[in-house]
Amino acid sequence: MPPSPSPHERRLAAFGPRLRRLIARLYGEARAEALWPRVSDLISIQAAARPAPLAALDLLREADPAWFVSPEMVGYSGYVDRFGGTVAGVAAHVDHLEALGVRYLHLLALLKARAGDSDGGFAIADYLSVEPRLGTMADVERLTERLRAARISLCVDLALNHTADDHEWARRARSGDPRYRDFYHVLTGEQVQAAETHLAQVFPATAPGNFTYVPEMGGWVWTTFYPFQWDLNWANPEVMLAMIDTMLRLANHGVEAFRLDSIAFLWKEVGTDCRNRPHAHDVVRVLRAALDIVAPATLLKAEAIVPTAFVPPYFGVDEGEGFEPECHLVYNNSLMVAGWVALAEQSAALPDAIVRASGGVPRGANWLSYARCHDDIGWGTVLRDLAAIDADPQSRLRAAARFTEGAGESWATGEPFQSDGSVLHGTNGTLASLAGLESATDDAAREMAFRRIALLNALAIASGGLAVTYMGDEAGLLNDHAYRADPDRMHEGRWLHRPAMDWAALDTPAARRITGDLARLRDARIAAGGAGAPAAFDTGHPAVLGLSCGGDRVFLNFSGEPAEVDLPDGWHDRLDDRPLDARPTIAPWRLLWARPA
Ligand code: OTU
Repeated sequence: MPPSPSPHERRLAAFGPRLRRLIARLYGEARAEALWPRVSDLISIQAAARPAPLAALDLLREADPAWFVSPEMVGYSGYVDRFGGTVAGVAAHVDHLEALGVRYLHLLALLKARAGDSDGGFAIADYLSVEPRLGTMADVERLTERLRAARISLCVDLALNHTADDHEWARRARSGDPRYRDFYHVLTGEQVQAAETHLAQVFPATAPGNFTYVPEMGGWVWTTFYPFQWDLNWANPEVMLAMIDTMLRLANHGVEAFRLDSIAFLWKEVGTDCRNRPHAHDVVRVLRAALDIVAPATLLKAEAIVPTAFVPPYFGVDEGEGFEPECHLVYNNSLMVAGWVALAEQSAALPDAIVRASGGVPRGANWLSYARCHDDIGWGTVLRDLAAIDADPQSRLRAAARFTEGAGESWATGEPFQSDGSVLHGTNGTLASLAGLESATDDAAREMAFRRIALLNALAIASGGLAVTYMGDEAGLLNDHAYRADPDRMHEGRWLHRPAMDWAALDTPAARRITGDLARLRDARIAAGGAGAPAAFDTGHPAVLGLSCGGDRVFLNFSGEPAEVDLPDGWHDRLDDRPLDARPTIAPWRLLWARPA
């Protein structure tokens, strides 16, 4: 009898042909022929180096590929330094995560970043080193052991679109090494002009334009984000090889999920908007195939902050050659934005539309849902969804943005991002501040703020996604203005909602209320057995969003008025465990979580 194949041989036979085909699609058959032995070598090396506990996890998760599509899956996201001081400090706070029921931890700014301003850690100087002031890779391995014991998966950012300008590759490119110059895009002034006419801007106020003149490079380097973030040239297969290797090595250090930062921007084609290009998807498929072969316990998560219609393809699509899987998880940014629009205009119309556009998630995949994250609320991504509802979506969104920035009678204390407020872009502020906790001066106003916080947390949880809490939001932390005094951060308004974790605040009534509400929502979802693509039902009330969660019906009242809704006879309130009328009233900004008897 022939010996049975090793897991690596089995996976290589199963997924190798897909990987080989994708490389040919990206770089042509002739180059794929030459590249394939190098790709399969680096894959075999990392497969052989896979530590035993992770190899065991691979087998478990292969047998249960939808392991993370579960009502129990809630997550947490935060900065290593601001949460725990150091990597070891994060490990010391795992008990807090366990108390929240967290199963997934996204740590920001873990890897070695550029000196000075690093865009909050998104200008990476070395993907395989930990930021020195935070610890070492050995500390990360110890942290992942602690996390695995608590069934928490560590997620780390893989910033694939750009490196820092002081990354080894950039330094070599600047010193004239042609191999590394080709890792980046260098254009002439004329080419830049032609390209710019088709490109939008991510940071129009603090980093206008998409290119930076670098004298040592004798031209303009493509820099979509800050001038110190040099966009990688993925048309060069050496970049792909280096990144596959990087990703697999990090997976072998115990990283269980990769957040593919700015993934929509990856592939450049002058003359297009350089977002969501077909080859950007092919690159994601390459990474997925490599993980399927070497580290199938590992998840890929797409961070594609783009108009709603462009987002679902990051789960994968079938373009006629069978389903081509991409990410296990995809941020439902549009649903997050829609929650804030709904609060501002006291209407459920937009979240209802986004939920209806969020179905069709493939098996073994799920949305990542959230109320707030470390970035601004970028309004433009839902413009086209609003256009289906309103003849003037631009004005409507601007009104929502202005409201969230405190205009008129607003309870919110947000600030415009990359705009003086006159043009639509983004809004900053913590969950609590934007929900009105900062402006509240009495108990009644505070109560309304707590309700709005719970409402947005309920949107993330009852809609079935892997629901992630941003650090400090469980404690109701308010806007932090201290960044204005720090020369490396003063230009960056997003620091407004990145306060350091206030451990003492966890003991306050506000934190107990918010954390308690979060726990009740999570428990309700587990009891309802709801997870996976969201489903909306019609509530008959314009301000009330209806979400089906398992067999339950969850009503979110986005208005400041009581709302009456209909229920079949004999239903119960799952949160308060009491029978419900056939026509219950939902108090202002309250939610009703109803279960069949
Ligand atoms: C991502 O963000 C990160 O989340 C940001 O923190 C980084 O600044 C950025 O990439 C560069 O690495 O374009 O599609 O606030 O939503 O920059 C992803 C704007 C992105 C962010 C946007 C975003």
